[in-house]
Amino acid sequence: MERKVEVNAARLTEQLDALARFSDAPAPAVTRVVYTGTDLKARAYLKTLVAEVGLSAREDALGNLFARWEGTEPALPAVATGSHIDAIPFAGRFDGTVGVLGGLEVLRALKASGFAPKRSLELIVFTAEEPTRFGVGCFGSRAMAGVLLPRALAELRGDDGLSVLEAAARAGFTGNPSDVRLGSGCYHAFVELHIEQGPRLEAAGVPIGVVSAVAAPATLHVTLTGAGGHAGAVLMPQRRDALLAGAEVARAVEAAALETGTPDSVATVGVFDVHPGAVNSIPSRVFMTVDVRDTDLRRRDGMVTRIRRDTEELARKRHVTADVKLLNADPPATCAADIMEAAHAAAEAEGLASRTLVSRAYHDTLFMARVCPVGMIFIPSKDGVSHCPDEYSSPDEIAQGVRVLARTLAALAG
Ligand code: HGY
Ligand code: MN
Ligand code: MN
Repeated sequence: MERKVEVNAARLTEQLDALARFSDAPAPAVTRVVYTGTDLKARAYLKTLVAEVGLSAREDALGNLFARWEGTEPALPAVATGSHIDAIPFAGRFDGTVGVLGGLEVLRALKASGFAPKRSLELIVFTAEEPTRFGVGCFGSRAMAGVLLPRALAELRGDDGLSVLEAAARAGFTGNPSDVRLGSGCYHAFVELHIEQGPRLEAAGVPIGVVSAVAAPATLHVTLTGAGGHAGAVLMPQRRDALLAGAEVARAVEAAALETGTPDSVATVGVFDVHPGAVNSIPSRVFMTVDVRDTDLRRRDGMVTRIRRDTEELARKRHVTADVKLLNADPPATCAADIMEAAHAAAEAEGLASRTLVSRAYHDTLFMARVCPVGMIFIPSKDGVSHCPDEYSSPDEIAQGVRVLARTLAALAG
């Protein structure tokens, strides 16, 4: 593609700032949980931008949004790009949105350059990449990939008791859940632009990352139940303190990751709810979430097995009961070599250095990899920070990622 593709970095920054204002947390934090009023307003804003670019848009029963630019050979499987706009509580403004608004800017800029793609180009905005409301991340792309079937979507419930399907219907999405699953061969390729959410590109002074693999995530929910009681009246030997058992479980989670011998193993207790949570009452129950990841499936599964075993042992020792639920244990995804080559070549054509790296965060690409060849393009994250208000990538870094994505998609779409 030798046409000049003009990326409007200033407008893209304005759009990212406008999208960030749809938030249930005070700026600069962004909270935007799936199917909330804030999420729906953000989606409505996005759809006005999609219409301005002249794309045909459709939404499925879960709210996955597909915005399409018909190619000259529309019967061929399309080339897709995209990401998510939902945000965990008190997050930043770039996670996911760079891939959505950057992907839209690519389609706009390619159209304006006079480029006519052979394969249709499609922007996908995935519903709920974050696990916030239903405990499992990527339920939109999981359903598209057939990893979550309609029956499971009818059973997966949030804290308010609503299932995914009930919440989607209340949010106004009326399609048939059975139509969410994509047929094989549905796309020729899927390429996601995303912030790195880590320190490597910035530390290396390299503006473009080309992802080779997306780490394998697993999630456990652990509930420990002991005996409550009066903080003054129950003497220490008689206690069955659920919080202290939970504290030991949290240490065992950390040990499971530290002792695999590689930095690619990570494990996190992100939620630790204590009941009843009163200063003078012995905790009778704790609820914990455990997030376990590794780029190597065997090591990741080894950590999950060890954490389950240690939890049972610690519970027995402290005379509490343990309920351990495995919510998901997904395999890693490998990116397609030809898409990686196209991305590296695109960076070179833009005069930008690029480096290959694994993604330690998971993304919708992890599930799109079940239905088509995938790739990811990363841009640097300031201080490697993400999932908090300080998350930052500069307008130039974002524009560079968008130009590399444009060239990559143009090469793939012919
Ligand atoms: O947790 C993740 O890796 C992603 O940001 N949801
Ligand atoms: Mn995220
Ligand atoms: Mn993300």
